[in-house]
Amino acid sequence: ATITQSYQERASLPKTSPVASYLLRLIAAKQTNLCVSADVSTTRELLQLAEEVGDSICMLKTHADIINDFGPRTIEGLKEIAAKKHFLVFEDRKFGDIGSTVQKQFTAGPLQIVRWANIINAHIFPGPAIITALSQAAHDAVKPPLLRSLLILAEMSSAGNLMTGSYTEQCVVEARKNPEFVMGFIAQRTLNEQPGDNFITMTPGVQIGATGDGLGQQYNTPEKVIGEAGTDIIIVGRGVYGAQDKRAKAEEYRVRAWKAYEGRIGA
Ligand code: 5BU
Repeated sequence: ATITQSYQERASLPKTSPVASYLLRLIAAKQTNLCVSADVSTTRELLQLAEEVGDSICMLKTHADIINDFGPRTIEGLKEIAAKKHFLVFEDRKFGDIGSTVQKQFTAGPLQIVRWANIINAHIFPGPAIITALSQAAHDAVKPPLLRSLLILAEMSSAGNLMTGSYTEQCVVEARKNPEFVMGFIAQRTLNEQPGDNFITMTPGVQIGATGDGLGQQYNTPEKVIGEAGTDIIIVGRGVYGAQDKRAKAEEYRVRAWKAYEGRIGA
């Protein structure tokens, strides 16, 4: 059903997680369903990229553990630019351990992810306690607690990955049990199959003019994933930060993904 509904309409459907509602409104207001993956190696590059593409994105995705000099300066800088440019921050940490350990990985250590990432993701191969553990840690660490949300890794973009069939189905089952904390999925197609499902699907493995990277990554176009597969947000890394003019490239991806969305909902 969500395939023909607008982001704006979906923001106020029942059982939509608070972060999802906020994000859907932000997407509609800025007219962008683009998330840039900032896979750079220094704080300077990260903040510069955030400034450059900030107006064109709804979300910035990070891998904090690849930033050489990650620290308080990174966190403060990110928060400041995200507030100024109105985007959310998603740390692509891919938690995948027992509940007790992921709570520590989420809140402690040099990264203190819970302090600055609005959105995180997790595998459910350790079992569903990973969801409750992360939810509890967010609740205890952040006030108000509603500003943190989880994406379940239901499918991956890489060739030969094992996240298919009943594994993916089980991700949806677990998400439906936790609609307050689970905002949606990382997947290659929409997984909203039952009436009432309003999960947000974010899709990596998007690049215009490339089919792969020689290391297993597989690319689709914005039109394929948003228009045909019915997903909500494209995640683009090298396609944007690898360009000479990153601002212009982000705009190009934003326009293509937004048109694909408008075409799909019949706007
Ligand atoms: P790229 O440069 O657009 O290929 O980067 C894609 C990013 O998305 C990169 O940070 C990956 O770690 C991330 N990613 C992915 O490519 N595929 C997946 O299935 C998942 C994450 Br989950």
